[in-house]
Amino acid sequence: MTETFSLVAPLPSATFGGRVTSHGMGAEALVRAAELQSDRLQRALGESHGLLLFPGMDELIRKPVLLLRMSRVFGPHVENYRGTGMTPQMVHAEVPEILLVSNDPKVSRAPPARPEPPLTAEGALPTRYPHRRGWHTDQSYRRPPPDVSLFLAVTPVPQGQGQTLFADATAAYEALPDALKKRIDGLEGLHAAPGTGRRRDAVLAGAVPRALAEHEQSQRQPVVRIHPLTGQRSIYLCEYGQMDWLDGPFIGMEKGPSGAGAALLDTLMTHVTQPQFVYVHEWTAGDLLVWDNRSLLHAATWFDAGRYTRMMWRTTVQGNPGSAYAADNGREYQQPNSQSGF
Ligand SMILES: O=C(O)CCC(=O)C(=O)O
Ligand SMILES: [Fe+2]
Repeated sequence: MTETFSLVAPLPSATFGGRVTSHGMGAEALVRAAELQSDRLQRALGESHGLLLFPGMDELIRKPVLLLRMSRVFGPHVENYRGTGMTPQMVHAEVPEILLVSNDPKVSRAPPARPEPPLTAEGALPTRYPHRRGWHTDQSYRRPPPDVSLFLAVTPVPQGQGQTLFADATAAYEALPDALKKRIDGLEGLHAAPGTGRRRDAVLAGAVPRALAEHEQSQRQPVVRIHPLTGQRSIYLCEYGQMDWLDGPFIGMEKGPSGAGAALLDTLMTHVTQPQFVYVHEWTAGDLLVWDNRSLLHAATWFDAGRYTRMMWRTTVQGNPGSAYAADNGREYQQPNSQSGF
């Protein structure tokens, strides 16, 4: 990439992503170099289809402000979670741009449910929808949604659980049959915030919908997103917990969890999460992953919260959502409910 950084791409056993190392430079020096070469790193992120791993960033755990500085490399605005109504115990005490993603009792975010059955027929970790649920792109229930997330492993759980899965929604879009590309061109998905009672299972169970306040309303998003830096198209969607299954999942299609919209969403999610588009990240303490929410979907996996306490730090970077959001830029934002964050 430059003399300062080396990029090894793709990530092991994947067709996308890249690993950035810095020739023995300490993490603080790496952050300084990254600040001077933010264009190059943003380009590397695009060329890697939206996923960069910086291993060995343990120093950021001791100096959390470095994570904030590193976040600014990837966009103009880093969300301050104290300003948007996030539950206080989920926000880092010194650097309020850091969201704590943890099952620690002080934070108390439970891991995702274990898939049923826990393994595939071949004995592997299930990654494909619908066996694996929870695929999403961060905060797609807001307009504009954030561009990039940074995720630092402070205390990961032992490998084999607590992974993060990524699906390359650009390659998945390119691989769609032309007829399906045509069908989704111009279509909008309706994305719902967690806690608003519009999950697929809640609607299937006949839950009575509650009225939503202005800041909780589900938001329309283009299904085919055009990346503002690379110009590439990708599939921008979530599934069970982050689409509106009452008034959506798509605008202008048959609504509800069993309608034509649901069938299309199932087809698309099953397509995007095929193994050839998916990378499984096993975490090591000090790993910093940077992912582009404009072109990747991701999902967390189960871990044994009775045995392990997992602590991860996340920041979200905003400010370049693309021309589809021109009318939304500069909008004030408030978290729709206290447990949001995905
Ligand atoms: O816990 C994880 O591995 C991922 C969590 C996640 O999706 C997020 O914080 O955006
Ligand atoms: Fe997420």
